[in-house]
Amino acid sequence: MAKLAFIGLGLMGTPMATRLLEAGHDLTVWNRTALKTRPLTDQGAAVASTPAQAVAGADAVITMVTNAEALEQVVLGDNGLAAALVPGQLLIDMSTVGPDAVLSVAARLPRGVAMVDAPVRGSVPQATTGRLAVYVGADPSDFERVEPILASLGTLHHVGGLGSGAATKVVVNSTLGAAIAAFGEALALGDDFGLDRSVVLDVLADTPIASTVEAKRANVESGRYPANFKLSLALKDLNLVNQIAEQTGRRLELASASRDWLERAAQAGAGDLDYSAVIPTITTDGGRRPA
Ligand code: NA7
Repeated sequence: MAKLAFIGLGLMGTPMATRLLEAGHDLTVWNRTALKTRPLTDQGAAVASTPAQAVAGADAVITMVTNAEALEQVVLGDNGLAAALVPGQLLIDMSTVGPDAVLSVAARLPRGVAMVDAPVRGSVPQATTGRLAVYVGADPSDFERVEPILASLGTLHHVGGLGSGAATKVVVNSTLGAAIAAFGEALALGDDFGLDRSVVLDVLADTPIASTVEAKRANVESGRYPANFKLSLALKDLNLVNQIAEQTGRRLELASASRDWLERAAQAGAGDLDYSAVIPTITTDGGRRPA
């Protein structure tokens, strides 16, 4: 078993760190909001007062934070990891930050410290039960090192060298944005035809967006959208998709449209709700063109 540091105990980080602890790893945790370390310390994790302190003596440190700015902060900010990491230690970033941020951070680590990007698909239920898909960007020898560490979190896919895990995750989440927007637009269309909502939901459960309908139907029917994956984070990911499209000159029309829907929902105050809270933005009057 490994000695690990875990940085970032949000919605995803907390169940992931819990599984690492349950798998028998020796865990030291740090979170910006210290109160959130409590569930982990109750289960036997040690708590550090800074990221730098968390990494002392660890084989590897895992980061699971909001975005590229947060990753920069915990790695390169005051009392960040970079100041404390020593040759032979490994940084595994599991946040969704895109490949540019991964390569930029890796380039500023001390010599002899390897980095692996390993973002995940799946939200809180999959994190809790160890059924995440983990997209690993790593040199072959670094992949061998991370395999036994991450095995309890889900299924590992070694998708290429450093940065390719982050790129794969951006690709994956481009489909997530399109699927949730397609779901909302299909419901809006059904409403405008005067169709029965529950019949439309039944029918959509047997279409190419079936898995999205199955996962989010309860939210739609209850009108409640508790976060499994925050809308603000889905918007961040669609912004990453659109940034790459701009850099390469590629037309990604669906990515642009789904980003716009998520942005409207965020402006309407849904940022901390589940990303499926984009659906009422689409189906209610806010989703109509001005007359
Ligand atoms: P959450 O639940 O929003 O958690 C985000 C975590 O990142 C949480 O621990 C935050 O600390 C931490 N964070 C955010 N900004 C900073 C800065 N500037 N410095 C240090 N720590 C920070 O997100 P999820 O767990 O759902 O998702 C995590 C990633 O996986 C994200 O990239 C998703 O897109 C996928 P806090 O508790 O607020 O103090």
